[in-house]
Amino acid sequence: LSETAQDTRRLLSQVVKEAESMVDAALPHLDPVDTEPTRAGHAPSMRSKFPQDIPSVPGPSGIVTDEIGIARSAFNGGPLGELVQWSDLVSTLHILGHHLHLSASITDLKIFLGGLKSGCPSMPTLEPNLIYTDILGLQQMQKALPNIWSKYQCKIRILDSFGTEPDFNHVSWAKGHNLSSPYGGLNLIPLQFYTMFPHTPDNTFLGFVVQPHWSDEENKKLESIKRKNQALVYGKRASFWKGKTAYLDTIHKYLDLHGTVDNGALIPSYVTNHGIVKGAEVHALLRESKVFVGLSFPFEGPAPLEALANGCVFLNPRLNPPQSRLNSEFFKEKPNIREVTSQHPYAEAIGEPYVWMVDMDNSTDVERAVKAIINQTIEPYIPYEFTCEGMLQRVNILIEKQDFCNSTTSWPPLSTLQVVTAEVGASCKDTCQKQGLICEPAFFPHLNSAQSLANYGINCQTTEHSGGYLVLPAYDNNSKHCVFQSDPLLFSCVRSHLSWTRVCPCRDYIKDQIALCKACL
Ligand code: U2F
Repeated sequence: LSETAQDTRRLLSQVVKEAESMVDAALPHLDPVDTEPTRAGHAPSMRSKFPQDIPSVPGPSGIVTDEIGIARSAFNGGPLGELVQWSDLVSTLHILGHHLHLSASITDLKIFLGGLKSGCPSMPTLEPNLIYTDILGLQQMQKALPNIWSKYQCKIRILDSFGTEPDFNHVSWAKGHNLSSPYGGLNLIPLQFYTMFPHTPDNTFLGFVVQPHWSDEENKKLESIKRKNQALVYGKRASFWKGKTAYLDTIHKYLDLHGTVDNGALIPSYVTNHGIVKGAEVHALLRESKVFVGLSFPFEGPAPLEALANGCVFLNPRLNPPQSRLNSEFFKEKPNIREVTSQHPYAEAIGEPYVWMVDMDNSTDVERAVKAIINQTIEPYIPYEFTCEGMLQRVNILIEKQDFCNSTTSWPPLSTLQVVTAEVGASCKDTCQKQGLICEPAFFPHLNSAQSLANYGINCQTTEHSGGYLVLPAYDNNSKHCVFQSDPLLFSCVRSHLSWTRVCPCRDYIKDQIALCKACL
């Protein structure tokens, strides 16, 4: 193993050790139980007293393998968001009591799943219940284990930061419609893609944990920190600061500026640069700052939520025009056409007083926001879905209930289905959202026949099945002609059609836990 892979291993095993020490703190609150084995034979609700009885869940991860090497750039300003999510997932699975096998190289993958001799006679080939990987990891699996990977297809969960929409996932649709992308065409069920934020209901929201678990000593230190007239700039790489000097000059009229930047020589001289620092130091800097200043990149990272958790406002640059694969180098190869309206759309939805939107090129707008921010104080805020408890609750239920191997089971419970007809030209994502609900793609098959639509007052005069649209089931309001989906991989919440009325499967959700319906607990 190279040094980097060993570092990654050390990091992950340290995470597991830390997780172990968190168990005692977390579980009294979460009511530990020895529950009955669940329907799918997965783990019990909370950590069992007999973890050896619990099925295994390996997590071979593409990006952390030495062959891909994201871990290599982790200590010099490279993306850490994905590693935050992997660490949190590993900790969560461990706390929930699963047997976890980590693979950070193709050789390990072959030993775990492909029967390659490990040199360790007691190491059996695994029969995993679930496999967590990412898009590159899946591609590695398909290449390394070409004869057996399809056996695991329904057990795979893909960590996919920005999401994969159904048309990009569907290999022949993508080819035929010029939507090919190096990360698309995997032909999985779209809910098998697990995202960082709830970007699209077509995928599953996995998330991560924002709430840090500090030692008593670290906690005391953080609590003693006083807030200063200070801003921390969100930009680990000096290249993110390029062209932003006028914007920073305006903020600097009101606040001292600090940064954690790889190369301090390339940023304005009035900025106090701390270099790339450890997570605890970022939190300490956020505690003493009034505002965390977005520079419009990186998109959709964990750090703005860490700012709010430390009582520090996030200044969120608008992206005008919104960025997507159609106009942005960064999103060009991503397998979706979602439009990103600001550096952090999830934070944008949280809104004031925690998140202030700003037009970076308009100094009047910047001054307006900064003046308002320095005259207010906010309490630390973490949406429930990003707390330790929220993540444990969500992942536990997903493991117990979400099952793509068995077509006779259905989850979420059908009792939560609320059928809403969209306006012509509207998507189901927007239609459900307007009603305070969320589109639930798992329910599409239940609406995909004339008989089922009749139960909801939609009477089809004529019917047809088609694999040529992403908006089905749908109907023509005048002729009462109904069209049903013939290809289940093309069910999609996000698309709309100018002449079809969509029939939308919506459900409710727990406040601040959008992945779960109210009856899901
Ligand atoms: C996002 O990845 P990033 O790694 O750029 O996300 P950030 O929000 O900047 O930070 C991730 C973590 O890095 C920590 C910080 C966060 O927990 O506390 N950190 C640190 O430890 N030391 C420092 O000096 C500065 C930050 C996103 F998550 C990815 O999905 C995207 O690929 C990427 C590009 O858009 O942006």
